[in-house]
Amino acid sequence: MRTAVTLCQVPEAAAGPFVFHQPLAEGFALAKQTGFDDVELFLPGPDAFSVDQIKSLAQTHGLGIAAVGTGAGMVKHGLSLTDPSLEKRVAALDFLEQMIAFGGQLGAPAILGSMQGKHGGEASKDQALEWLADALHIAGKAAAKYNVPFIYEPLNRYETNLINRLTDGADFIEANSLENIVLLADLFHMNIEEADLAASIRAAGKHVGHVHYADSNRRAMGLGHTDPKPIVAALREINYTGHLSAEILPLPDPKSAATQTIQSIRSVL
Ligand code: LER
Ligand code: MN
Repeated sequence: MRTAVTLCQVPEAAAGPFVFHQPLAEGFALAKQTGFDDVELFLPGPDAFSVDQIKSLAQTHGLGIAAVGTGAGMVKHGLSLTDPSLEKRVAALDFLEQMIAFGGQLGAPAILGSMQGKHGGEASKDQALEWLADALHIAGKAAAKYNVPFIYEPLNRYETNLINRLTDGADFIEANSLENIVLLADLFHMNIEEADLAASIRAAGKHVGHVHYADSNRRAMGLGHTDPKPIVAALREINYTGHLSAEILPLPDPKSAATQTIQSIRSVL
């Protein structure tokens, strides 16, 4: 397993669960200093930085790109793949495909989290799930062109009413014959929704493709009440070789949160 830490460049997400919000060059340097292998990027969109800029920063600091988030599509542009408006859904998918291409050129998968949206109003749950499956078919194919998977993230009930649990995500992938889609096990969301985090990871098995390594209160692991040992044991059992990525609140301060994450990972790996 590899370690990663989140770098955020989206002002609208300044209060979000991201560790380093400094200018990107500084963020890369801090990630390296605190001992991470790779970084996960949360950027305003596909044009905020060039692929070459990111490649050069990654090379300078000896870090890889673990994944790219797409949440700015929602927090900055209000786009959702399950919006009742066709125009909005088309714009959302366009944004997603551009982020897949951006990440793909860096060898990094894109993540669908908040842009999955919610059902309600003019869109029934069945309808919204159909739109979601259609979008994931397209996203999986688009990502395959770059030899990377596309990452779908079940979120807790306060953030989506579509899919909240890992095993429901796995069932959704299988029921819709989705290809090249993997699941993101965000331990914060799972702490709210799952009866047993390790058991859910074992049940989702081969579908797990990325992990947001967060404690129960979304602080660095060790600062809440989640026990990471059985979770990491379950990840080992399913032969997970992806990232443990710190998508966490930068508390008590970004450097301490990053260092605490590395210490926790070293204690369980
Ligand atoms: C994104 O990875 C995520 O976990 C969401 O909760 C962000 O709001
Ligand atoms: Mn997450």
